[in-house]
Amino acid sequence: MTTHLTHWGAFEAVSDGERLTRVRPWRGDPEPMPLIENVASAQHHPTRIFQPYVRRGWLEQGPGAPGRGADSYVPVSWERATDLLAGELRRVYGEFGPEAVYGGSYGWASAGRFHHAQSQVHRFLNCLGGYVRHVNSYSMGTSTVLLPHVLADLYWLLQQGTSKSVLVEHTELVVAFGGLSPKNSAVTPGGVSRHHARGWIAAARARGCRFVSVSPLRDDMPEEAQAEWIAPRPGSDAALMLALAQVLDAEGLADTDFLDRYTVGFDRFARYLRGADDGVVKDPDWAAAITGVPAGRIRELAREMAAARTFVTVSWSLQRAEHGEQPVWLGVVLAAMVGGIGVPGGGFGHGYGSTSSVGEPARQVSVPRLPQGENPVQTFIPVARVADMLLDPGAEYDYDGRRLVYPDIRLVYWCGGNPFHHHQNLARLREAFARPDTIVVHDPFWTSTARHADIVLPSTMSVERDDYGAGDNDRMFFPMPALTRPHGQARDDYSILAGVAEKLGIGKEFTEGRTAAEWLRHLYDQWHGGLGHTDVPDFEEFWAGEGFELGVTDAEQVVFADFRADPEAHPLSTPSGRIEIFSETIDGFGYADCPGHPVWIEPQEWLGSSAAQRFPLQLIANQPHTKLHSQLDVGAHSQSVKVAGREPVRLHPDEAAARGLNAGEVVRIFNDRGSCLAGLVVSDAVQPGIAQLSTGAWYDPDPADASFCRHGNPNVLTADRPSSMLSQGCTGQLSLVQIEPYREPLPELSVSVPPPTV
Ligand code: PGD
Repeated sequence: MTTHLTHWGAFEAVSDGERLTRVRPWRGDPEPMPLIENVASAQHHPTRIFQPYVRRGWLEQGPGAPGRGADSYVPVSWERATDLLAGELRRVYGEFGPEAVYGGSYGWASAGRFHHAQSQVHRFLNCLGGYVRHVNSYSMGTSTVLLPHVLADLYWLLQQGTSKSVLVEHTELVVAFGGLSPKNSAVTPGGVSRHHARGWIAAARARGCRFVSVSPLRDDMPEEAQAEWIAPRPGSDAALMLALAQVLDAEGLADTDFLDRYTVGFDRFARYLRGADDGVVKDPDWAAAITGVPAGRIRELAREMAAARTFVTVSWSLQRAEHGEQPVWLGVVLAAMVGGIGVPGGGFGHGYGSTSSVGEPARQVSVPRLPQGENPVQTFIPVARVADMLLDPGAEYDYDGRRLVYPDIRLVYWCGGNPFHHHQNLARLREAFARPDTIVVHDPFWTSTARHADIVLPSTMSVERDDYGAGDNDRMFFPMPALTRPHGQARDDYSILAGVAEKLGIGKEFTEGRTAAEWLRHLYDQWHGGLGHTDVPDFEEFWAGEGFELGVTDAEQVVFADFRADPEAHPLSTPSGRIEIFSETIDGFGYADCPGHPVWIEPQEWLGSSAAQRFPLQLIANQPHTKLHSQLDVGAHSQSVKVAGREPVRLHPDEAAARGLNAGEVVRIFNDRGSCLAGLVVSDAVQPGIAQLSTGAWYDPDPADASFCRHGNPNVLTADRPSSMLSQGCTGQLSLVQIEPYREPLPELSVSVPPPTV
């Protein structure tokens, strides 16, 4: 059996050269995940792109031809496709320059460091003169901007977060805002070798650690935690956290020594808690009315947090919402008020249930990766502003204290991402995608994004090419030899781009004269040479083996321990060098939606708003548990939970009964932005007032109405509204909807077959 790696786990497989005939999880994985089943079952699905295609309208009428998303496709040879693409790139770069090319190309693509699709396309576009890029991510777009102002660089924090093994040994109380979701902990960008979603929680619990899960979904916490479940109204966590802070302050439970020595601005924040300026004390009674959590329980929890060694963790999902800065900042403030930052088992964590890598000790070294070159273009967008950019070139907007202008994009190049899965308000995205002259997509599958492209180039899946990989903070470095030949005429992104680069006269710059195999060896040798270790295998040994373990700096790492020991010698990277409970910098930006200290700001769409009268259910569009994002949605494991072919939506029994709905029937979910079909699952794991529909169903728009998805993609319902002027992050997690029975004959799905071809 040969070992291979995906973002959701390592596996071992046998192949007949064309197909994976046997697949089993990697034998070193203590908690294997069934998502592995999607790989073999999807590999030769009819929705694989067999050969290059060009949209008919674009081919016949040229760049800018209408019809994207509804056109048929013309199969062409690789020679013709690369000629057309090279010609169009020459035209756009020649007439409009690199500022007219959007190459951000957001997306997870596949594991494997060399064939990382985004790195490949960025290197290629840099060789051509650059491109408009994106900053930040859909995962953590809000925290990435907030945390450097108030605590630390987010990526540093994720890498240096206190080890789960330290929590197991020392923590007495975990208060998990957003829970510690086992499905999200199954995944790490770049791959996971050993899953630890449940084991550390069970071990901590066995030692006597208590868990409190603050989430509208019971299964956001594994059963092993035997957690207390507190379910505030979605979007109201900031009010709950403020009330916890108010109790700590009012009852003299806050660690004032810690606040004096390690933080700035507590006084300003305390004025707000005490209602000094607005006359509103942010006490548990105030919060109970907003959150629905009983005031008595809030008061008690604050006391318990002060009395125990408490670890406060906030999931990434909480910041993927309107004013998503506030719960994250308040998590930091609460951890500071109970004085646990820098102590083993205490303090603040971000994303302990959001990915497998958080809480794993940092590796001593990174792994080899493809150099992307230099991008001379300065223009960028915060990633979730893509539709605004395409729809409104020249418009000004605010971002992190700057005033920026959207560029005028003529060509969009996307490799390894699915914006028609990941972006909000898909009908609006479709309007935005109608604007550029040309859209180029590489993907193994006819995803919804590929169906909105003009030039569609089939890329290989990772099992069809040689590569190597290791996930963030993951100790195992695996060789990933190809397991099968490519499907149809698919090529690696590298070979595709090398072919186009050749036609454009930049072949040498892009390839440096190397084949993919030569790059793998070259990058490994370079990396190996730089390590100065003798215990790391050379390339031959590595390639013939089944992976090896990379060292970690400190298996028992405790984040901010140095800072706690000596804040003068080890200041934080914030402007003051301390934890900023009040940020002069953020305050100076003057943003009403993100002032200088954390606050409660009512979102536009939550169960307490007037909009809830028409749309009384809070839609939680979270990550799916049977696939990663939209990847391999056609795979067996993903399909196994569909209801009449539609994505499942979960409702509380009372909500189903109130609407006369039965489990297993297809329902229509709607609001003013759009609607979709979904298959009903009735469950008391979701609170009343909630509808939970995960992301990931391939967008399948009705031909007559792009805002109606027949398959169940929640992003037809979500708002394309930024988290705040500070971060301009994605807010796809929460929106308001209504649900009704669907009485029409069920429409056929079109995403499970290729688009019409000519
Ligand atoms: P994926 O489905 O992973 O979604 O959005 P993202 O675009 O990353 O897309 C990856 C694509 O890469 C797939 O189409 C896959 O087929 C393709 N691919 C795989 N391997 C290769 C390759 O080697 N080459 C090429 N060219 N293509 C390849 C994810 C994004 O969605 C994220 S990260 C988050 S956290 C967001 N979460 C939410 C949310 O919580 N709620 C809502 N409503 N919306 C969200 N969207 C975001």
